[in-house]
Amino acid sequence: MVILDDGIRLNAILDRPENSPEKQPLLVIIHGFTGHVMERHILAFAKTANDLGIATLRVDMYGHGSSDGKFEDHTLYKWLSNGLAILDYARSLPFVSKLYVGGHSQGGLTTMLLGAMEQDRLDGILPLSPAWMIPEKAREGELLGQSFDPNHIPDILGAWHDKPLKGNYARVAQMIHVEDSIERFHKPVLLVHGDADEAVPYEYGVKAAKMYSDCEFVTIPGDNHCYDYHLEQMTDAVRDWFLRHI
Ligand code: FER
Repeated sequence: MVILDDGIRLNAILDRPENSPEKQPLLVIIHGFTGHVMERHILAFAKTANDLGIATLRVDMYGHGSSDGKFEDHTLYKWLSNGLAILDYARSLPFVSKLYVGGHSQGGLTTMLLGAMEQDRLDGILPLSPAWMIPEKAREGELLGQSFDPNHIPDILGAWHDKPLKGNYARVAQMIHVEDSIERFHKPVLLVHGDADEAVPYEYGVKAAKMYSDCEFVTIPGDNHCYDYHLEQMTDAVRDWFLRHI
């Protein structure tokens, strides 16, 4: 299925559990930086919701997976524009009752920002190991493990898995203040973070959880960024939270 964002085609996969009733909740799922809709932890996230009778909509974001756009051109503004289009589409589906957004890492950051933008339309958000330090790091001149002058951003930020990324990524990220989005969202939040995360420091998860007004925080002891060791603890946290919030 394709969702259009102003001419940009986004690859989306809608999963509705078998024998779904006429109305059911929908969870929109957003992958991380270099991620896509078929990643192991994204599939596990979706399956957990589907098993509870929640439909899911997994989407490849701009410059990722099978969607339009080049990786090097992607920015958080483009992902937020995608997110608004995806949520408009989600709300247009006649079966949708409650609406949730969840995402991993950069998709978790996108989830936190969309949560604020759509706080009146969403029923809850689920940022998983959200990379909400990206804007702060962009202002400090440190992304992808590389340093740059934050006041004179280079044209190319360097390569991640041999994929270059344009400096516009950092220019956009510098403009984003995630604290404002955290303060604006007062509905239920589930935040999950492995305390051995090598990509997004665990302390950021702890800090965001304290700042949200209605947040449940689940630590996965010893786990890394993509839950390589305890995937079932991530899905257990999602299941437990949904059982209390559907
Ligand atoms: C960074 C650290 C983590 C970064 C991006 C991430 C662009 C995102 C990781 C992910 O989404 O999995 O310095 O810079």
